[in-house]
Amino acid sequence: MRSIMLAVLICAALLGLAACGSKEKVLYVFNWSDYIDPALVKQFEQQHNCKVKIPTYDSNESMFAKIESTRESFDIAVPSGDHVTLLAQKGYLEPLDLKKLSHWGNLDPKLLEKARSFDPGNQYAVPYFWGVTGLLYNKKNVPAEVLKSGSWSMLADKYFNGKQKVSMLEDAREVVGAALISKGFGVNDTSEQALAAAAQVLKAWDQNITQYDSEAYKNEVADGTTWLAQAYNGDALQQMELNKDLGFILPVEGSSLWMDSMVILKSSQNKELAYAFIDFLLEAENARANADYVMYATPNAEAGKLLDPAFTGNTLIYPPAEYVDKCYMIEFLGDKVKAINDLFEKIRMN
Ligand code: N2P
Repeated sequence: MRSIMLAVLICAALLGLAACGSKEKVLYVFNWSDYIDPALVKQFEQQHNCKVKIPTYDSNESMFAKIESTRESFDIAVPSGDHVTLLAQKGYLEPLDLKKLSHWGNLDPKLLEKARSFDPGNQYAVPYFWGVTGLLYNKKNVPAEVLKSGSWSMLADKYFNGKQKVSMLEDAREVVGAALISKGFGVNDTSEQALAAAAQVLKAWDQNITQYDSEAYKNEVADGTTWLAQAYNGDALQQMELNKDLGFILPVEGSSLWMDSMVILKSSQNKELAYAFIDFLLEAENARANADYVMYATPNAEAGKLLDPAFTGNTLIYPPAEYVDKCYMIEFLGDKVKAINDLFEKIRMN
């Protein structure tokens, strides 16, 4: 009897081990929300017999803070350029082994060159999407009269006074950047004169701003809770697909420009799977499907060839060169970023 029980126990232990051995791997991709086509994720999981978990964040700052405190929780992250530099300087990133990225050659060499401004030698970052920031509005709530200037200054329009219907992003670089641009400065200008001008503009806008938020506004502009919102272009376009009353403006003064990249964290325990995932997203057809879903401009030249001409011809996704000339790439500022963050906190908290 005893020996039977022992045999049963041994069997159970062995079965447990076998189950453990075949346990599917989990890849953790720390990403912005609404920033990947879920159908692609499913496809990858099936191909690789693994699970991909995608915890999300709503700002570079919160992504960075989370990575600082719990680095080992993620394999891949998707920071904007300035934060690629910061993460690299902190020593948190794995240098890329391009031999493991068979579709690297699909990336547009001109955009790889741009990426070298925040990632010298294209050492760590695989460009994912790029974009600009503007104003999303609901035609039902905002009269053409208010929109017609096409200027950032509509954020201060009397029409919105006391109505609690305007929002800006929870993003210091974007909020202060918009104010700087509206006063003719670049988004990376931290001179006293530039920031004093920005502070004045922000005070005027803030009288109409009810929240600095990068998530909730997406549904709120659609349902009329918010009438006008600063928005990343792709997020705005995703909403416009669902609701024909929404519109998006690239302000006449110009805008910020950014590029987000996939990076592998040095602390990742799953680097092979991380490379496989990035390479999968670099495949031309997958990069096409992903761009089509998120509605941002892809740095993948081969995907660009497969995209519908209506997509690549959409000037809210691919603004014309004359407009891009008026835009400023958000750059890494080192310690100087503190002046921008402080100004944002001051406005937001008052
Ligand atoms: C996706 C927002 C990503 C753009 N929802 C910000 N760089």
